[in-house]
Amino acid sequence: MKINLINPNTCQGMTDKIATSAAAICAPGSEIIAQSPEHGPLSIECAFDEALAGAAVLDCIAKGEQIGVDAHIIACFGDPAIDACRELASAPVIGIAGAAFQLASLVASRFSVVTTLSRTLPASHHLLQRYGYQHVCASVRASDIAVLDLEAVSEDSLQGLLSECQQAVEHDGAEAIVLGCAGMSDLVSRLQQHLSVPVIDGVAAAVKLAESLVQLGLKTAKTGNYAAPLPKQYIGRYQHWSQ
Ligand code: 2AL
Repeated sequence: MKINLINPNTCQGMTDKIATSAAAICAPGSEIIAQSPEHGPLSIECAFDEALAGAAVLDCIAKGEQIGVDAHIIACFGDPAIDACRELASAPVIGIAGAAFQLASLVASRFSVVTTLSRTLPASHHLLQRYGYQHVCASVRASDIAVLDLEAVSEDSLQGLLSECQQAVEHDGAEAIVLGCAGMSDLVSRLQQHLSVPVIDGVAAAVKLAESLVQLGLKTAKTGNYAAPLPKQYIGRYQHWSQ
């Protein structure tokens, strides 16, 4: 099966990293096709970044549908434009935040999210609320590592991230840790070595959920909320969407 792994930011290093993480965990018959938008922010760390990246992610979904992928993954922790992606796609679309929350809730009764900058904390709380996981979330903590600093993470930053995970377990009662950025996908085993609770990387979680959905023959429902966008004219830079 072909999995369209979309890095919504335009950092090629992160696209390569998540492609490696996904390839390491996917089933032998799965092919990971990693891509990122041509336009947009190098990292996604606020609603402004997310709005710009969201529109560009739709182009990546269209490309994936054109080549007949079996599933799409949106590999940014905000799951940018996920509902719009589902309107566009017939294949299932999985966001890494939703995937990580789902798997965490299967192995722990309470989990914590450990994310990047403090300014993204409200966004993580909104995601938990939106997906209905607020009641099983022990805490959301920030490591204060910028997304692009995850490209070559320093020992100090890694220790800071680990310390937040440990505090989530010891002080907040977390029974599992959800990593709040796709750029942390290469850190999961290093963190897991020092933590007594399961550590969940959304990229790996999304790959395994995508494979499950494809094997079960489950696609995005096209009859209600996720029906295709209405045919209409789009002006200016979005005219390629006109039908
Ligand atoms: C992310 C992520 O996963 N990719 C990105 O650019 N920003 N998440 C985050 N919490 O900052």
